[in-house]
Order: sequence, then C-alpha cells, then structure tokens
Amino acid sequence: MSDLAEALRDTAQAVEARLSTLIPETDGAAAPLYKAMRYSALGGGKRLRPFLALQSARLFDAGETGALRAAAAVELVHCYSLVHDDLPAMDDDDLRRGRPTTHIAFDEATAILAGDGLLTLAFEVLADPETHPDGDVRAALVAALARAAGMAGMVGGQMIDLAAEHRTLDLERIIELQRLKTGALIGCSCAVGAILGGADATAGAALDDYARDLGLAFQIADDLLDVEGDESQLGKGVGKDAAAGKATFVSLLGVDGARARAAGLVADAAARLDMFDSRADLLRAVAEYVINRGH
Ligand code: GRG
Repeated sequence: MSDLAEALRDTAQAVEARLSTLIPETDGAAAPLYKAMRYSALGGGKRLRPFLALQSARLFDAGETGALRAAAAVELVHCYSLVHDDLPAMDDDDLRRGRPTTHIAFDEATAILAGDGLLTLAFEVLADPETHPDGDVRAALVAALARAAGMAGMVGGQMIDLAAEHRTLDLERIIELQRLKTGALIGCSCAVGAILGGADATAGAALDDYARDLGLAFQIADDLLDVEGDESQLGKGVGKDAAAGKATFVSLLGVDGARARAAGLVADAAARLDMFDSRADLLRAVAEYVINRGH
C-alpha cells in the first residue's frame, strides 16, 4: 500500500470513529433524526476534507485531538451539503456514496432535518474547549467554517449554480462558481489546520494558494468523472451535467483540455508547498490522487 493510500485509510478510520461518537445512537423520540444523521455521515466518502485538515495541522505540529475534531466538523458540513444537494428541490438524486440518498432511505422532511443537524453540530464541535483551549482560536475556527459554508462560500455557490441552469456560463464564471461551491470548503479544510497550528501569514497564504489550485483541479476531475466515470464505482449518478445541458469545464475545454488544465493545476498546487519541503509530500500526493481517482 502506498504512503498516501495508508494515510487516507487511517484518516477515514479515525474520522469515522470520531463522527460515530459525535452522533450517538438514541432510542428517544428524535431517534429517526439521529439515525438519518448517522446514515448521512458514516460509512462512506473519501474523507478528503478531513485528510486536508489533518495534514495541514501536522505541518504546524498542532495537537491531534483538536485537529481530528476540526476535521470532523468540516466533514459534517460536507455531509450536510450532500444531503441537501440530493433533495428533490435541488439535484434530485437517488444514489450517493453507493447507497440510496438520505431522503430516499428516510423521507424528505427527515433528510432536511438531518442536514440541519449535521450543519449545526459542526459548529458545536468547533466551539467546544476540547477542540482548543484558547477561545480566540475556537472563534477563528468557527468564523472560517461559517464563511466557507455560507452565502459568500458554498451556499452562495450553490445558488449561482441553480440560477445557471437557465443560462450558459463562460469559463471565468464557472471558475468563480466552483471556487465558492466546492473550493471554499476545501480551502477551509486547510485553513483550520493552519489556525490550530498558529501558522504565520506566509505559511497560511501558501496553504490557501495550494487549496485554491487543488479545489479547481478537484472540480475539473469531478466534471470529467461525470462524463467518463462509472456509476457503480463512483457510487453516484453520472452524466447529469450533459443531460441538464449545463456548461462545465469539460463542455468548455473538451476532455483533453480539461485533463491538461487539471494536471497543470496539480503541478501548481504542489509547487505552492515548497516552503514545507518533504513534510508536505502527502498533500502533494493527494492532489495527484484527486485528478486520477476513478480512472
Ligand atoms: C445544498 C447548501 C448546499 C450546497 C451544496 C458542495 C455542494 C453544494 C454540493 C455537492 C454536489 C456535488 C456533487 C458537487 C460536486 C463536487 C463535490 C462536492 C463532490 C462530492 O465530494 P466528494 O467527491 O464526495 O469529496 P465524498 O462522497 O467522497 O465525500
């Protein structure tokens, strides 16, 4: 097993265990909510965002307990976004992470509440002194995640994406949309590590630049997988962008152009980490993995 595969597996196991503790099983009146939250957060996903958070935190020797909690918080927001994105009012998807989506496995109202529960739990986790003893650090974590998830980040990007179903976006606008919709949370994953580790401005900016290139490469790879990927391997529906007539990196650049752009971004992302020398090797390796997954 490669160092990266081993590190991704270790992260996935640690995050799974932490999330399972954070969302307990219960037999009270709200049991279906807890069940739907566990269903949505456990047992799947690449756990890419937690991996970025943990690896970034390790660059600055931040404590592992806090880093894992921050990593879990970012993943909770990601899981909520998937549950809500799959709802009939949004993408109306039946399959996610190889299983029925939450509103199919439960019902629509429970899925909405499960998403709400995951989102709010993320902030409870960050605000807990177990994440960091210093209240200023906890406030900085909360602010970073709120900014990335909210109107000037993921939710704003989703709104622009929904509005774009009725018009064709050019490349510049697609880059802007994706920077918000998927890039902001990827950037925040690295940022929480830097915040926990007390990174200086230069190191924080290097990680920001890395995450920006990586986020765009990730989205281009996702567009390529929508065209070339295999539904059973990916565990979610494919071909949806073309069916919806949506402009994507692939429709604008072509398959070869999109692949070349993603490869260029991964090389740029790796170079952004020069100041961390070999300590950032796993962050460089995961950037390569992001554009090669599913192939
Ligand atoms: C509904 C508020 C709200 C936001 C939705 C991010 C997002 C915004 C929706 C996700 C829909 C989607 C398929 C976006 C494309 C890129 C993406 C985020 C893919 C899923 O992320 P992965 O590949 O998934 O990291 P896993 O399952 O591995 O965690």
